[in-house]
Amino acid sequence: MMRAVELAANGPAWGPNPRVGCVIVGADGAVLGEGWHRGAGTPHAEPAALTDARERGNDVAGATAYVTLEPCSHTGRTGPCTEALAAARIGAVRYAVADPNPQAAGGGEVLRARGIDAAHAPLDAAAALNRRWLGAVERGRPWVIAKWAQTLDGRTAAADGTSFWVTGEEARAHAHGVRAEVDAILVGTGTVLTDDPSLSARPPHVEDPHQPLRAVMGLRDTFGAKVWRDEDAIAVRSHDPRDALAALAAREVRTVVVEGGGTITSAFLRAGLVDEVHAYIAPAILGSGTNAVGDLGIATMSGALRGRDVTATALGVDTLVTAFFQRGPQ
Ligand code: AOF
Ligand code: ZN
Repeated sequence: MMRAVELAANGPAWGPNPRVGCVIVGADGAVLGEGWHRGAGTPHAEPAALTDARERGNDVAGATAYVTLEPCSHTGRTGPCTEALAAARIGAVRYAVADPNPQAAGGGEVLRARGIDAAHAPLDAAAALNRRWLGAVERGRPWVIAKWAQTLDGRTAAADGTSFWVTGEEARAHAHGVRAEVDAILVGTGTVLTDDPSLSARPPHVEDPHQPLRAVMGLRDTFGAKVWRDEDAIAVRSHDPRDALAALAAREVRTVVVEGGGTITSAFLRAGLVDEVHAYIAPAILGSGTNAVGDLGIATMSGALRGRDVTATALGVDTLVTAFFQRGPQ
């Protein structure tokens, strides 16, 4: 199953579909076929592994398929994997994560009903690989990453409004890498009007990176801004985070990075709609200026929103702190 997780990681982190890997093993323990899912519209991991086995001239009758996600039982962009596995006369199936997608779920039961020894074999690494996708499907809305760059004293801009170069080169390069792994970037009209960002993903040393959908929320007119040039972009004429997430969900967005400004970030936090925070922290002090996050109506320490599974990564002189946040009130 660890090998299947390794294969799954070859798939794209962005896109509407999960990353899934599959290894087919014979009775003697020999690997007969391997496959992974390469993105929406392409074969799922199981048919990919069956094809690999066929191309290698291996007979998979009676073999065991290790899959990182419960095989689907639906016809979506492709046919049901339960059928493909049954047709190939696979003898047993082990899947690491139960599929939370209501359209596709229940494959384990379908396989058992067909006399195939199918069982859930949980593996944390498999769930971790699709943490954002699983969260999005379970919540029925995109997974939200709130991202900002701040000084040591929590400022994202100086009193005169300047905010460029809070953090250095390495932190910015990292943030571009994150953009290239998500489905959408969302900012408020205020950020577009003050910074005029292009919101493209420009990770260094990556040729032709995936470009996320750009989304701007708010009521003000941003006609002529850079964000409306070239790549795909949408306007959400609302201040309500729920409207923004609904518009993104309609575009099959599973992960969105909310890049500010502070008003938007605070609105998402207040609504309990932030799943993950990425705070890039520069060793700088301003003493005045814009706060990364505004008033959330929290007056006492016991009310603080507290992150879990925290990471701290040194990026030049800066530090990236990431944390996951529990689902708040919806
Ligand atoms: C994948 N790859 O290897 C597996 C998936 O949009 P469709 O028709 O390709 O179906 C996507 C759903 O199928 C997905 O949400 C998940 O529930 C299930 N399994 N999907 O993209 C795979 N095994
Ligand atoms: Zn499938």
